[in-house]
Amino acid sequence: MTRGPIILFEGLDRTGKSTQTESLVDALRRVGIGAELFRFPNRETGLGKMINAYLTGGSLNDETAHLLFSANRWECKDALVASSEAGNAVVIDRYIFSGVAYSAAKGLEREWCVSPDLGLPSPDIVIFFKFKDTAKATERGQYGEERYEKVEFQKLVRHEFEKFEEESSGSWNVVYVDDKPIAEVAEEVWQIVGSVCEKGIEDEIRPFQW
Ligand code: Z5A
Ligand code: MG
Repeated sequence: MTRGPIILFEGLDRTGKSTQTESLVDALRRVGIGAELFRFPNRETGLGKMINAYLTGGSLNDETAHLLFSANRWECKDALVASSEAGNAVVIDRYIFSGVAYSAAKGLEREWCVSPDLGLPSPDIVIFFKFKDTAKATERGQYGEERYEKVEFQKLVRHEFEKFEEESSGSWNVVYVDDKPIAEVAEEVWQIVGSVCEKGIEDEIRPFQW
């Protein structure tokens, strides 16, 4: 059975993940390829509403927040698998690696952070958006409104993401986005994913392992 690829966009704050995931789904549909966007946190569910309250100033201890973000992925798992198996390109805006990176940057143990996400559907392709200069994020829209949007904290998050990038042994696709127009980033993304989306994936969905 051929299924649709699971394409994950990860990256630092304000690097353009939401802009590019939305634009990729539109571009795929325009050329007749089924595509569905999954965004995490998914703020529409009951758990997602709790996460939204937390991100906009509410109080939870770090462990509880971490497990809520993970549970928010698990509650979307069946829909995500069904969408890929129905032949859609599944485009994900943040996922497991964001979950671990933000919590580990707060000081939680990395191994503990990964464990609740083990077994989730693994992405087939990871695109990692970065600024060469982490402080670039502050120049972009609405920066600083949510709890993690501070440059010093972003540097810690970046370090945590980069551990996963290293562990991927070159399989992550790194895209530097500093001073690149939206259309240029979209073209780079298309070069990475276009042909895989046309062909589909023969292998079954792998459970996430670490
Ligand atoms: N979090 C967590 O702790 N644990 C978890 O498990 C998960 C998440 C999944 C909210 O996530 C927070 O939750 C986040 C991580 C944490 N921490 N923070 N802060 P979110 O995904 O909902 O966050 P967001 O509000 O979507 O922001 P973002 O993801 O950081 O932004 P983005 O999606 O990368 O960027 P964007 O919204 O597409 O673009 C930002 C602005 O830049 C906007 O005005 C665009 O028009 C502009 N833009 C985009 N591309 C360009 C280019 N190329 N040039 C110039 N301007 C551009
Ligand atoms: Mg976003």
